[in-house]
Amino acid sequence: MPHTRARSCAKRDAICENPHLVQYGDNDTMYHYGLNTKQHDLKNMFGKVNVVITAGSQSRIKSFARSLHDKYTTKSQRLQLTQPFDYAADAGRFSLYCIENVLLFSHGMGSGSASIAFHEILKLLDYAGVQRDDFAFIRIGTCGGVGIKPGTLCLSTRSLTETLEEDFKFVECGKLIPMPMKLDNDLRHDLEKIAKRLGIDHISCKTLGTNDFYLGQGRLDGAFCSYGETERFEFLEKLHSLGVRNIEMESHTFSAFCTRANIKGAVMCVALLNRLGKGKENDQITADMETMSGWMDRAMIVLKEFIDSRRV
Ligand code: R2B
Ligand code: URA
Repeated sequence: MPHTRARSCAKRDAICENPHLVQYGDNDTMYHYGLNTKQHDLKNMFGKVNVVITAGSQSRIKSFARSLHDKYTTKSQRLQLTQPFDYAADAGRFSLYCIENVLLFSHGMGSGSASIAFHEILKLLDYAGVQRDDFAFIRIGTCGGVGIKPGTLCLSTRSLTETLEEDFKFVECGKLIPMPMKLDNDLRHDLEKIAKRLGIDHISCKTLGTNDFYLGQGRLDGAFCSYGETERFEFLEKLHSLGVRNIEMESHTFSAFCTRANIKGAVMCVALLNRLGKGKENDQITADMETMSGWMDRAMIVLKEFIDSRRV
């Protein structure tokens, strides 16, 4: 049975506050995930979700979903379904899995891709009847470190934009609508406690969310560059003096969506290099794949422990 917007609007704690959704609820398509309120019983499929995990990379989400599938499903369930089912596979853009109470989806790289993903997934959760206080929303990813050891897990206290602003700008019909970028301190503390107990190197810090990997992050090795080594270094030093210890490309969008939906979000990213040095050797990512996946595996262990604590 489809679950209409009219139903979720009636609830005080609905996630999406868009009055126009009433017109779409009975037949609303989340195009990039290949789901529709008329064709899919979203409440039955996703109604018990209380943890939502997102990452840029499809393969990272897939391997994490597979490990939860192996851990949480029974042997007989696994005989029927050896791999977790990717609901978004036919749509061809992102991946989407649901293992018991955990929804996992990929959001791609950068704000443009991530904001499509967040609109559609928040609607999906709303249609599924999940309420805003009922779930933890966590982005896991990679980043560049600013004055920290490669491999460090960075837990974001807040995000800044690439122009060092504290508000994210939604662009709506050609107008800029500023939105604070709030993350949930309690959720971050929960992740921090787990990392500490497991002896995983971590730091709580501000995060710079940029729209470009190269110029926005002050790299010298993009296709174009109008600044030199000194300006690059001064930029990174300035970030450091502001308390920024890592740079990535979606925390600004993620945290603005969390503020707007009034939901509890956290961002945890593994630093692949330390950008705060002089010269191009601190711009390119040169650690070997095995080392980097070892760092990511440690972050995943923190996340798995967190998920265990939220099992229903
Ligand atoms: C981290 O890594 C990606 C760029 O390589 C981007 O999605 C991000 O935030
Ligand atoms: N991801 C980023 O966005 N920047 C880095 O430096 C590394 C990973």
